[in-house]
Amino acid sequence: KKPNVALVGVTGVVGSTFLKVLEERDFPFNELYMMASAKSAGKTINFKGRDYIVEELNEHSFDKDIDIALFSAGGSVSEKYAPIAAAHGVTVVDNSSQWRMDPEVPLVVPEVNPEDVEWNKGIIANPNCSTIQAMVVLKPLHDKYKIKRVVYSTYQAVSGSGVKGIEDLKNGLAGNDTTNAYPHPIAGNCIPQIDVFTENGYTKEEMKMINETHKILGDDSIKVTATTVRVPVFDSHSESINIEFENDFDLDELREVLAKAPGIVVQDDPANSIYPLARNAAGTDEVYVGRIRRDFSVDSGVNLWVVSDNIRKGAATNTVQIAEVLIK
Ligand code: 2RA
Repeated sequence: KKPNVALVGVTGVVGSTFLKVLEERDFPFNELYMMASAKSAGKTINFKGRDYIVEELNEHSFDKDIDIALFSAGGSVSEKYAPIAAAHGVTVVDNSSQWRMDPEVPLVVPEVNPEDVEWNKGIIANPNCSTIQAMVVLKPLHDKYKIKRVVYSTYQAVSGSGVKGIEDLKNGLAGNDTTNAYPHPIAGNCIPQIDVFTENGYTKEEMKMINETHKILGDDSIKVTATTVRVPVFDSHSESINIEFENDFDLDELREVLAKAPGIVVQDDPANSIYPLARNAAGTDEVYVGRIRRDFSVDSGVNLWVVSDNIRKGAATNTVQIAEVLIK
């Protein structure tokens, strides 16, 4: 039986991309319900040739027969409504960070740990965008060479901050700096602060990458550190990832392991300036890897450059892929 699906937060940057991805992947559904806050309720959305009226999310929204709900409406909405949906037998796939570290909630990247979907208790969490693209790359390498330590340095697009971030960059590039999404103007800048600072000097974004890496790879012994930076790029997060392995590796073999791994495209021909680029990754669902080179400063280490569309693979597509695992 085709599932009845609800989309919660359907008018946001990620929510509207749910629609694009569901259509592209021809995700099978029987009934489709679109829900959002009072602000967006009443809007008409045309999807696959049919008009849908966005309904206001409330505690009775899941009284009707819904099988799967894809949430991208912020942490407070998920905190309140994901349990209500789950109590009605709905399986929620939530994009917010609200439930990611809950031991009762699987945190899933379908290319990495699809089996974790099985023990869900009604809520499945979509990892942070900057974590997802890294996991797709780290998993095959961890399986083959056992990762000892990871250093993340990220260069994150403004679309990660939704409409406000995009507007700040557009305004800044037009010479009219605004700071609706960031503490400083983003045009011509790199801001080493994504989300707020925690008591240890790391931002929440950096702690997400550290904590989510441990949970998804299921190995708290991996040493992880991160510096996450907002850069004046509209779409796609770029990441420099330095990895130290327990075991040695052959560089050509490592390149082959990546090339064969699900969801990865290797773009690595430095002599011809071929390497992943944010503008090329935008609008696609792959994770691109290049600048693959040994880290000569340790016994067994490698440096990688990893780029992916943070709204697609980083959020909407990963969420739909989790739903595809659910209906298998
Ligand atoms: C960001 N990863 O890039 C965070 C949330 N999408 O802003």
